[in-house]
Order: sequence, then structure tokens, then C-alpha cells
Amino acid sequence: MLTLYHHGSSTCAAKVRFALEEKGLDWEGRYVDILAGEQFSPAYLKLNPKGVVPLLVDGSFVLPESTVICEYLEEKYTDYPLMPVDPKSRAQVRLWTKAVDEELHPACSAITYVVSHRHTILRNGVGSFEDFVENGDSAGKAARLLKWQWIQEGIEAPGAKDKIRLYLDYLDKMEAVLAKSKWLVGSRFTMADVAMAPYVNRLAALAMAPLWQNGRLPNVERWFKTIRKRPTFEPAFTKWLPDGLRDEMFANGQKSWPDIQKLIS
Ligand SMILES: N[C@@H](CCC(=O)N[C@@H](CS)C(=O)NCC(=O)O)C(=O)O
Repeated sequence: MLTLYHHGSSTCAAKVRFALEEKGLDWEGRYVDILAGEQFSPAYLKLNPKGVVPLLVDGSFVLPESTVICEYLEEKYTDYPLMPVDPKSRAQVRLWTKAVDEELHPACSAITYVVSHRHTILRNGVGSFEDFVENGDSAGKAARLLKWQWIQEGIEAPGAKDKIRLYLDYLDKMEAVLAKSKWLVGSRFTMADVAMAPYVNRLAALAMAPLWQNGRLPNVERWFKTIRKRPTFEPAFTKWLPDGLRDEMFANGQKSWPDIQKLIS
């Protein structure tokens, strides 16, 4: 049995859940409350020294990193393929998954923390700088340091606004591609759509769907509506976000909307 350590509001965990569901795989979940610091428990740090989710356990094989997990699932379970066959399309899919890892995910963390998670984490009692930043291994320290600044300073934290602008620029990139094709890479749903869906869904969860609605980005709107209609959307996304957190993220997003509008106007 595949076991996924995950959290309801984690975009990279949602990406893996979406891949698992699209590939029709059985899996069991271990919920790690990253907004209450459970990722820093000694038992979890032993499994993933970076102190982040997701993490896949397949028998004795322990695998971090969402993109690598998705690639592992794709290669091990060949039914319901999410990678195209021809090399050019495969390369295009990888450009999207690389963009997610290198740019979009850090930018998404910025918007999520400054708009919403900072309030939840501060309420839950984040502990000291040392607790938060020094936990986990040195490889993840830079990311934890940034998150600490977002938690403390919100949208005024150094670099936060640039990261949010970069995130929103991706919607325009998607629009340009989706104006020409049904899915992000050609006429078939692929791992590129799996990888990007959680990041558009995150903006919707933060009450920011007006970024593409009302004729602003009609092809992104069409694409996201189609994604939401897939039978895998509920078990991969909706099911895992607790109602209280969903309401809190939406309300915090509404409050931040004027700040976001200033950034894009
Ligand atoms: N590159 C990693 C990023 C993992 C990551 O940043 N996970 C976030 C949730 S999406 C997390 O666990 N954050 C908890 C924390 O930083 O304290 C991946 O793709 O799996």
C-alpha cells in the first residue's frame, strides 16, 4: 500500500494526490498538520529531515519531493499515463513541472503565508525563531527563514510582492498556451495539468478567482472549470481541506484582495 504524508492546504501534496487519483491508485493518508508544527516532530523529521510534506512511503522506500514522487508513480504504474509519448511533448510537460518547482511553488508559499497561513500559524503558536527556523535540516533552512519573515511581516516582508507578481504572471502564461490548446500540453490531460491545477486552485481558495473570471482570462477559466469537473477533483482536493481552514483562507483572501489588486494594476 502506498502511504502519503500530506496536508489539506499543501499545494505540492495536492499535486501528488491528484496524480494518485488520476492513475487510479489505492493509497492511504497520514495527515501532518503543518500549521500546527507537526512536520517538526522528531518522528516526522526522521522520515523527512526537511520537515515538509508531501512524503511517499512505498514499502521500505521513502520518497520526498512532490515532482519526483509524481514521476516515480508514473514510471512504476503505467496504467492511465500522465506523460505524453512523443519527446517534444514530454519536454513541454517537464518545462511546466520545472517551473512549478523552481518558481511557482516558492511564489505560492509567499502569497499563502502572507495572505492567510501567517494568521493561522500565529494563532496556533508558532514558537520562537529558533523553533521554526532551526528545526529540520540545513537544506531547507533558507525556505524556513523566508517563511518566518512572511509570518512576521506579511506582505511587507522583503521580496514578498515580487514573488506574488511572479505567481500572477503565470496565469498570463497559461492563458497564452490555453488559447491555442485544450490542455497545457496539447489535446490530452497530462502531468503538466496535474502540476498546475493546485496552484490555480490555491488562488480560488484565497478568494482570488476574479483574477481570471469576468472575461479576464477566459481560457484559464475554461481550463479550471474542466479540472474541477473531473471525478478525481473531490478526492484529491476538496475532501482534504477542513471546513474551518477553508473558510479562514477564503476570508483572509477577501481581506487581502485590495493589496493584490494594487500589485496587478
Ligand atoms: N519541493 C518540495 C516542497 C515541499 C513544501 O514546501 N511543502 C510545504 C507544503 S506545500 C510544507 O510542508 N511546508 C511546511 C513548512 O514549511 O513548515 C516538494 O515539492 O515536495
